[in-house]
Amino acid sequence: MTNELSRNERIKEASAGLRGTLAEGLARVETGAIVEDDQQLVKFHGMYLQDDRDLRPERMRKKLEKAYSFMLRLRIAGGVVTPQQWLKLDRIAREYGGEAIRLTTRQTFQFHGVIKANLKAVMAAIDAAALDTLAACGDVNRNVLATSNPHRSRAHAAALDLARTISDHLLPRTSAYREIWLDGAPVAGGEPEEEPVYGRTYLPRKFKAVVAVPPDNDVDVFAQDLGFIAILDDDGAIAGWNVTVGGGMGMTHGENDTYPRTADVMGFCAPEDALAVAEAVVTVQRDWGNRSLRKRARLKYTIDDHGLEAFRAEVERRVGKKLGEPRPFAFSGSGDRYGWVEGEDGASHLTLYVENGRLRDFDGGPRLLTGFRRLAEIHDGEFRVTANQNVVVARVATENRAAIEAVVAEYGLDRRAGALRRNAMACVGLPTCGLALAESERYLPDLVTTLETRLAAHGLAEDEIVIRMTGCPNGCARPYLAEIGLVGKGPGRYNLYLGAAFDGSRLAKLHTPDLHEDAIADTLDPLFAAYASEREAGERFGDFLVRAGFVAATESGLTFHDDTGPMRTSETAR
Ligand code: SRM
Ligand code: SF4
Repeated sequence: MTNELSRNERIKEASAGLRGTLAEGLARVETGAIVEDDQQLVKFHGMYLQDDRDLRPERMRKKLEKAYSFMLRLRIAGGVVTPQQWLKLDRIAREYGGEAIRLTTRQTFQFHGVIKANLKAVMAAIDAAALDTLAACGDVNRNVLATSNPHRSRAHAAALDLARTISDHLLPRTSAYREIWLDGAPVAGGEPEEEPVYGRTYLPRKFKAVVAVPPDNDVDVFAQDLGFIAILDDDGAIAGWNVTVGGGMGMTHGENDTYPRTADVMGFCAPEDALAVAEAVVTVQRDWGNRSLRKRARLKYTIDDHGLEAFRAEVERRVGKKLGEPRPFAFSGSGDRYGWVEGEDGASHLTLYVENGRLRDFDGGPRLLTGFRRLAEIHDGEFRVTANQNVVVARVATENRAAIEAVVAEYGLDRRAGALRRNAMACVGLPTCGLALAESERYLPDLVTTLETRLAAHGLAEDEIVIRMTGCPNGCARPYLAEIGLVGKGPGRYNLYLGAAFDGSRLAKLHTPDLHEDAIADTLDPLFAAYASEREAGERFGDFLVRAGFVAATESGLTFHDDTGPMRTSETAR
């Protein structure tokens, strides 16, 4: 095994606090791109260089540079924005972002298609909305998630507060962001600032933290590097947090030393210790994480390499305290609660389904971008983006409910999706994602339509089943935690994963590798039939598939590989 540092480590080290040659690259007008090293650094500033992959063949034929543009991702802990901020984001989307907003699986907003010449204008507009993109990407702590639906108002407020505290504390201190994008003054003396938590080379890899409030696992806590699960006392106040570590979804096809992994529940901490625990987990990963092999650099591998016991002991040493035994908790699902709910504080909240998080005015379809702008014009509470790519119109005063409902009805914002669609999620995929091997966001809606017909034929139209699709094995829509997970293998081909738990606590297992898209419905149909006739009362689809032997079980916290093992096949269900 080599101990040589990976290329990205050297880029970070030499970047003078994430500056690199970004300022010079921005000024170069002869290309829409930036140089390779800066492409890595610009992620820390919340953006990715991309190109429109649909246009590649034509541009190549014409001997033109790829159709380069940037994707910008905001960092908004807990996904909460005001209506005023929404209006400003709407304007950016209309002027610079192809008249679309993409809500992500990590509670935030993305703009696609921003050309280099417009980057500074967009960054200034984001700053004017009192928002930023710093550390939305890169080898740092990313956007911190918090349970979206504030129906348990007190616990939710505490969760959001913790998410914001962690986010602020772990924010890079470099002023490169202000300097490059907002014409801030260069740092005095020319030396980059100290990074007290990260040091000069930041983290070995991306790092993701969430805060969950049971029974909702809408942040998919087991998919995350670090999680806090609220433990409430009898009055509904926070007694403390169970701490989870080592979740992650990404893997590479055919490389068995990469794998999705559900997080382990490492212990329990008091509310006042949560930030210290978060920092300790981050710094142990900073010091122990693999800086030679990026594909083995996530916290999940650090924990598997060193063992959970050793990892916990080191965290405890740095905090200066032992963690308590994990307390009991129970999740009921990983989805959102659609429709109106009343909070404990008397406020009303409306969760609206947004297919794959894409807000635009669809040709001949719903005018979602405009509809949400209209909502923002009349709403005086806040909006919360959910980790399922949906939106909560939160804190609606009773006297405003009718007006909100009128806009929702006028623009078709409460699309009455069927049970499968309500639980469906796809990553962005083609044409912007440079890593996509197959269609995702552009294909899943049609597949769901087909599967809904099959489900209806078995009397399952109203059964909630979680289905998720990604265009590659990186797992951006967390497909390995779906009861039906489809992972892009190549054009029109997917690995079919089955049998995750509805509450997001157990991974799915590879059922059929390299399935042609035309064969997906026929492969699932017999399983739907068996579920309809053989399930026990209240049994979830994923649990049924495991109990009935269609897929082997995976244990929470255990890794799994691309081996299917002996199991019942779809054919034997017929
Ligand atoms: Fe992701 C890379 C989109 C959530 C695991 N992800 C990418 C990139 C930036 C492709 C790239 O590196 O060039 C994708 C940009 C596509 C585009 O055009 O917008 C991309 N990821 C997304 C989003 C937008 C998917 C979505 O449809 O919502 C999500 C943005 C989240 C955010 O707001 O921060 C998104 N990505 C996730 C998640 C889910 C989560 O965090 O809960 C995961 C799985 C969890 C995890 O990290 O393990 C995820 N994305 C990855 C990986 C694999 C990481 C790994 O450990 O192997 C990559 C590739 C990489 O990092 O090398 C990746
Ligand atoms: Fe791109 Fe793969 Fe993530 Fe989908 S899962 S957005 S294809 S990196």
